[in-house]
Amino acid sequence: MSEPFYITTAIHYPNGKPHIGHAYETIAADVMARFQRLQGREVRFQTGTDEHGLKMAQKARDLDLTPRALADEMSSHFKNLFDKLNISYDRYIRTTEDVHHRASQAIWQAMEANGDLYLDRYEGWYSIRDEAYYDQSELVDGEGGSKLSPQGTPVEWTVEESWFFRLSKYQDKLLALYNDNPDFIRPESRRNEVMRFVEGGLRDLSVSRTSFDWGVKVPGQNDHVMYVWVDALTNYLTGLGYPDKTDDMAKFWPADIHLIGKDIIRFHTVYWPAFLMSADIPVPKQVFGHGFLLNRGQKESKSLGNVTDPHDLVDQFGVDVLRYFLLREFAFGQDGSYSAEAIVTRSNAELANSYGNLVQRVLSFIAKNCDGSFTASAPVLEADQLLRDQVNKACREELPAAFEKLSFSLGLEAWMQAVFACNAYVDEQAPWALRKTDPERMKRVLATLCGCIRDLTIAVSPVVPEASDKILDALCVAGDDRNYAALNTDPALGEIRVDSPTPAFPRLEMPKTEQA
Ligand code: ME8
Repeated sequence: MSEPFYITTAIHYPNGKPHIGHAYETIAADVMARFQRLQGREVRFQTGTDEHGLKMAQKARDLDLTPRALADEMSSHFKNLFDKLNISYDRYIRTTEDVHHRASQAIWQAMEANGDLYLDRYEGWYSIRDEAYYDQSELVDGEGGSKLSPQGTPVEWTVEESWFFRLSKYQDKLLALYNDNPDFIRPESRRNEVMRFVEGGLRDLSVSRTSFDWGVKVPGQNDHVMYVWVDALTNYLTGLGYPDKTDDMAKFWPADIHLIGKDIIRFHTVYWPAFLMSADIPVPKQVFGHGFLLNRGQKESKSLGNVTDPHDLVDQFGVDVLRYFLLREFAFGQDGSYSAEAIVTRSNAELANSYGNLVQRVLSFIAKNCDGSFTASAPVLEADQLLRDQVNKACREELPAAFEKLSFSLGLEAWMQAVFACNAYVDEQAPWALRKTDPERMKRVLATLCGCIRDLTIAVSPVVPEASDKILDALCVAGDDRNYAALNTDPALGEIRVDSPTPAFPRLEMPKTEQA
């Protein structure tokens, strides 16, 4: 029986158009979802938009729109981008959906029934940009004597009646959770950071607001809306039909991975498991806090004028190139920097000149010299077997073991070494010379290469789905065989048929403006 697998991204604030960081996270989650599907698992992959809160309300006011109109417009930009990026989500959630209000009210009532919510007065610092409360001791000095959050965002003094969640009660349970499940918070550096924070003591958390009304209403208290993070985190349950005892809840909860950025690790590894424990719902298996994407080493911001529209990157370089670059160039848990030159350099070296060139030279040779089909009957020699073994190891062991841990760049490195080995084998075996001297041996060499290309393509298909389909079409690989179970089957391959391929990865020109 296939094991279910549930992966989520953070839900994005649609207070503006999506940026490259949103694309990065969602591409990584998509690669993981596709990778698990190829292993035969039944996958649920959810992404979407986080539409409530003061940040949305204020932005809408600035633009003279209703928050709903702003959310409708911006959420569609996110969805369009994800469609363009080939994101294979199963559920695109919007927190303004009725079912989500119902789920959020249900978890609230479960926490209340457990005695974990009480009414009091909140007095303290709030950052609208982070939608987060901060303790005085966490603040840093800004310009002109102003106070800033540890993330460098403005904070304001807030006083209002508020419901509180008894977070302090969960300190020991949370520490036990982290100790008993070392993989609950990944990577390790984030785990240490969260453990230090929780060991320092937890204060009860303000979980409702009365100064605005753009949110989920607190049950029985129409003048309070829930703190946006309470409803936002609940999205992961809404998508499975909570509070109903649905088949999806039984199958997919607890989630296998919440994939999020490092800035929101505290919400996911402290508040969220505490809410769930309070509501008597199992906690997720893992929260992975990835690094931030920087533009030439700098955070993108309007004031620096370096904000890149992900649509432009796709138009300029292609979807597969962008997906490959983002996962290949740097370690997923750490910050990484991108530039047009780096994308072109990486893509040309690895996708165009190595992998694309391998596919093109082998397939077009077969199309030209074998009329597109042949059967190899000459014996398999040691060099053939060595190559098959290396490719097999990369595709069946190294890449999957690394991807399972979200170490995408390591997995792709092992894959690339196998591509290099194939190109070296083509040069050594020189099928163009064998065509005259030993045509039967030539067929064996070509069959070996076709098996290798098929396996390399299936293995990398979660990362470059469009190109992989094109290459597997050219290799006449049936749809049912495009999965990990088909890897390294039948090295002789029987009759091989090949359609004339079109290059999957054209060489990219260095953008002119970047050359100076
Ligand atoms: O935080 N590089 O939404 P958001 C990589 N609505 N990732 C980045 C990034 C960058 N430069 N900038 C942002 C929120 N991200 C909440 C989440 S979940 C219940 C609610 C990541 O639109 C960020 O870390 O500000 C987060 O995981 C995601 O993009 C959405 O950020």
